[in-house]
Amino acid sequence: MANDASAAFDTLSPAVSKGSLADPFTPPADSSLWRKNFLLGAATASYQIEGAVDEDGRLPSIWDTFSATPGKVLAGDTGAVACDHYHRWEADIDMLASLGLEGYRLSIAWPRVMDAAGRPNRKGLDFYKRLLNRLKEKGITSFVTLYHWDLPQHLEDRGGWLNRDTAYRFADYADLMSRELAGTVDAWATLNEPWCSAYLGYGNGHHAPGLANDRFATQAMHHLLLAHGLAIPVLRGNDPASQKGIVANIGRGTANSDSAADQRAAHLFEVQHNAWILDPLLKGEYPQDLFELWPGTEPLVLDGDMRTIAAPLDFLGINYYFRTNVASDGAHGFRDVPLEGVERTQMGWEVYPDGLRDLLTGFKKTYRNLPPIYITENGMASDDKVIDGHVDDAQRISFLKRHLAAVDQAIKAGVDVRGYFLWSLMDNFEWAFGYERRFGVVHVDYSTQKRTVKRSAELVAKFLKERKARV
Ligand code: IFM
Repeated sequence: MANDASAAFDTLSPAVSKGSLADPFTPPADSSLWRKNFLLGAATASYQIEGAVDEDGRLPSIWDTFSATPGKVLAGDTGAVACDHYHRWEADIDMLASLGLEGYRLSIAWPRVMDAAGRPNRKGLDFYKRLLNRLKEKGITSFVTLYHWDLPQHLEDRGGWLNRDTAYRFADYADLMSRELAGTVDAWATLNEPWCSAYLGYGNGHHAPGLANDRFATQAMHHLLLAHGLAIPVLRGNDPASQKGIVANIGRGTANSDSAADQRAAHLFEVQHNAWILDPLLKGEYPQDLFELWPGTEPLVLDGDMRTIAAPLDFLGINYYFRTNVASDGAHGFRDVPLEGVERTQMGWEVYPDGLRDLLTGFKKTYRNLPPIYITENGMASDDKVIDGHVDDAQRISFLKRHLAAVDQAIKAGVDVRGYFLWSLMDNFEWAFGYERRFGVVHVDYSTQKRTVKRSAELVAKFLKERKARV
């Protein structure tokens, strides 16, 4: 396979690589990012990159079903081939290492490693064992997410996350994975972005399995969080040396005016996006304001569930992308009021780095037991093109620089942020938007699978090289 990435350091423009040119990424000298123990890595997820959906005993997932349903994904794209990472993983890990990235956050495809009876699928497990061993050989810290949305379809056929039993099946899966992979994983995350699984999957139907009912969303969330809480002690028992946590996407909501109604709307936005997940995890209770927003949607909670969900965490993964400006909808909730004249990405999302700083410092005040934080995803999509063998993703470079500055500000304000993962290592299947939206710091040509390191990745590599060289 052609892979321009392994020569990443050599492809820097000569002036930049000699250090004779001030580059637009390198953080200022007083930035916490220069600390060598601040982990800088990149993230991916199984369904978005692996392909090989029916190879070596992998079973169908809800995303195979959903993406095969006409009208659900832009241009009818599916993850059937994606970045073909299942076959190209060695070159992809070489590329990651050549960029000097110190951490890699990946996810395991549940339907690849377990059959419908809960028995291990050796071929699928061996894939992850080889990959994790290679990361270890290369000295790359591994963050492994157990569930990044590819639920086995046979579990969805029995109700998916609306069925409490799925939480227990998840604990069995966590048990198998942590017995098989103990010693090769530095940090386990149970779930990626339960908000998306519950709300986009069961509340508005934009994601698999495509159901749309607020009551379903709150019940699915409860079972997802229960699954997380059941898995944490299992992971601790089987793999005591690793860190255990969960990854939440968080949203900044700002009020369109000073009116009490709009201020309340912004508060409710953040309850719906943040407190819905963080309160149960860190306070052991659901925020009651959520049920003001969605009256009558209280989930069925059994005795002991909230204690299970609030199991102590070693870290909290935070994914941040944008802010939403909102006003009161005149009833119980909020409505989006998009701001004009602001910078946006290919997704239409506003670029708003202050939101990351403000949320992190706000969480520190709200949650007395806030665990150490890793920014497990941050990045942006742009319509990147390869021109003369290069991709000049200037907006992404500026985006990353500004968001890393926001992280530095949060650290200086006392928030314990220990690392940052770029989303994403490479362009990939962006869910309902298919392959059109490019989030990678490495470009993927889907017709040839050729990888081309974008300028953003070159500059991150340059910074990491300089940081490493410091005494
Ligand atoms: O691509 C996704 C990822 O899978 C989860 N977090 C947000 C990213 C960008 O939408």
